[in-house]
Amino acid sequence: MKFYKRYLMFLLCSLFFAFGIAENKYPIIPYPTSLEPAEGFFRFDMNTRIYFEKDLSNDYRDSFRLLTHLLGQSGNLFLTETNLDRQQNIVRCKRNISLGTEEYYLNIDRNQIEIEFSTPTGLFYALQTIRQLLPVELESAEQQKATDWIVPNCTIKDSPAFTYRGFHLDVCRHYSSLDEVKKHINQMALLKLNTFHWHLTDDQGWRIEIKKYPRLTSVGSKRYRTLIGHHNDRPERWSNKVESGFYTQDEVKELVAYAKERHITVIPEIEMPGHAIAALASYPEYSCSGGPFDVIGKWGVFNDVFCTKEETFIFLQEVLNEVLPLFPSEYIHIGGDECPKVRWRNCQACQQRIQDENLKDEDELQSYFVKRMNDYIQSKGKKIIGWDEILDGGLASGATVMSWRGTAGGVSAAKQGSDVIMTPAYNMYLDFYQSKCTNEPLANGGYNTIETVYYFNPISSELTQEEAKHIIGVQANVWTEYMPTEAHREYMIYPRMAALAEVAWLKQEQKDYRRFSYHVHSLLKRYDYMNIGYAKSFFGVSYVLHPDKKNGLMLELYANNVPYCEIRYTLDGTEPNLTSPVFKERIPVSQKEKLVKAIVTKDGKIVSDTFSQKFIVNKAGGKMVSFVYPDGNRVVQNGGDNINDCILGEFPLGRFDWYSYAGGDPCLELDFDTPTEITSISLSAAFQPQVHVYPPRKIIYEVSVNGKNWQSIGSTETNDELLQEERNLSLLEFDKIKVKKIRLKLELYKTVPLHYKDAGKPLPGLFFDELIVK
Ligand code: TNX
Repeated sequence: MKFYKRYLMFLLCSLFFAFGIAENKYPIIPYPTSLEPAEGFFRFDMNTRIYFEKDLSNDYRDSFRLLTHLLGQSGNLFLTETNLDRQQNIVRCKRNISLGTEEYYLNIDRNQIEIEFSTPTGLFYALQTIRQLLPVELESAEQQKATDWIVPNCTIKDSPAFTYRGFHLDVCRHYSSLDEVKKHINQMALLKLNTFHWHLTDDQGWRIEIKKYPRLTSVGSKRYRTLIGHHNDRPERWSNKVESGFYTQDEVKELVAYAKERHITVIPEIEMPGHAIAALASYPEYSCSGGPFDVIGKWGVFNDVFCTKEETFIFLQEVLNEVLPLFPSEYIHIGGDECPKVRWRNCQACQQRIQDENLKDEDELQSYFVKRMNDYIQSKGKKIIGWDEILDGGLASGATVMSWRGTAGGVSAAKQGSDVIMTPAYNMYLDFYQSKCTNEPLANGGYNTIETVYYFNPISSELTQEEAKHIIGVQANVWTEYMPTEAHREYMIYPRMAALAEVAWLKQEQKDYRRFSYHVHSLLKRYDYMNIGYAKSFFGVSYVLHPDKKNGLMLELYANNVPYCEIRYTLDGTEPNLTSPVFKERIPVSQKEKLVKAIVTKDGKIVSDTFSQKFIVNKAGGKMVSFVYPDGNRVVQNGGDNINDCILGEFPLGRFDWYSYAGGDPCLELDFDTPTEITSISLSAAFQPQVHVYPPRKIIYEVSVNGKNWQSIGSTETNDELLQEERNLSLLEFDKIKVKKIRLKLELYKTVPLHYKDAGKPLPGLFFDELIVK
């Protein structure tokens, strides 16, 4: 018996070993488009030489510097060049002009490594691949005497799916030092990301030196108060720590050059016409009201924006005259997002402009603004990128759209023949939560797990093949409102940046999350050597809900990222530990209220933080809810693709599981598939007057027995004077009925109700999270 057990252990271990090795032999991220494994390996040693085919310029030698530096530092190996095209122990570099600009071919065998490329970038990428095939100790700052510097034999042909592979960093809400920015650039290079979008100006800080307008940095780069906690928290708490920082033009040049050495283009963003308060605090004369303004220390969208008077355009052009020469990039980003129109509505100069230019309204004025700047920038030989709001009121010709409010803007722009970069918030925003572990640091809201990022497909199915060519790439965005420290930023960025890299490099059908997640393990070891912090929730529990005809909604827990682990859980609110039951079967969650807590354990140790999720009783759990809208607005969802997941949204608002909507009165419809007995319906919606969020004013409830004919069964009205709870449940109870479908016609407040701050202000938003049926 004993022997049998031991034998079993041996068998399991060797399987694990074999499997582990197989999975990890080529831990390349992004994974190459084609890789043929082979037995054996090439070894780098003291005698390894580099051979450049003759006539290759020094740019090609530059591509090598990063790898030779690392091999020198950790391996004490100094690869020098040879001009003898010998057959042994050599890395042979050869130009092949039939390859694309970022494409490379790599053949590793025991005698030599052969690389083909048509540009220095192709060579650089081949070398990043070799870097990832070398032992992780390569990244160590100290010499690693015990490491054998081998790379496994293989043949690789590799080229990216998208030409624009972007990473965005907001340095306005919280400043990053130049060294911190360089660190991210380094990480981008390792993952073959090629565009760094540097968000340099916003309401909370102006971060680039402009010599003609020194106050932009002497005033605009400093703020004296900053919000603590989430911007929906009440009462507001403030810190009086001065937050400041900017980059001199010399530093900008230094960063651009640093990025260039890593084959990364830097695109600056100078925000206009909105997100401009730091500029207006410095030069209030370019606002509509004349100010004064303070650089603002809280987050959101603010009414004071650039005025459309002539002087503003001259100012912005002069700013751009200094910015453009610093950035060799073909593009410059001019923002264009979230520009409220109230100041323009009440400004004589702006109204005059609307008249003079024959514009319909303020939306067209925004479009005029963008088009004018577009013309100016084009006259300087550059192209603009703007957030998808630049579509409103008519797109400027030649402008590239960054689609962030979902993918619809991008799809529409591509259909109009404009280039698009996909950066939809619910996939690509790294300021969103990445797990449901209880100790995730404060985030903006949302829920983008590394898997959510990974599976994003930039090519929407709504596009034809021709239209899809306009999707030039993707980008992940790091907005730093809730990331005051570099450690916090690293936690949010890594390892999700790796998922971005595969989204950008691979075609959808080439992606494989399982393979990727194995490779992240070796990437994390590299991060340890490079002193890069990362989210430990990578090792935690994820979940998926399965609708089940008999049992309602069934919960499946999984830990895709930890091979050979167990998940242990509790349902009574206690902390799970090593003796808690192991998750084996899906747990029914819709029939009885449950608080599920879970941990990941491996080899008798807890390896994760605690996952925690509450589920409410709900006969509609797992049923699809469809929406009918009177206008173009859509519900913005936040986690999951179904509002009926038995999970209530969490406060502060914007944390998990809320669905938001602003627009004309919508209608919600739910189909039970089979006739179901019900006795009550309620809609859970948020009441957050401080951010203008109100539950529906009235709801009319209808049911259908046969799925075709409808009958009304009553209505509920909100007494806005009595609103108190932050969660409002508009409950309708009735005698038991058996129905196939239910429908809720919502009547929303058209303006903020009388008893609240800003009463009469138009269009408060709706946040709801569940249609609860019992
Ligand atoms: C929206 S994305 C913004 C940013 C915020 C971000 C927070 C975009 C174009 N505008 O100003 O920082 O949401 O997620």
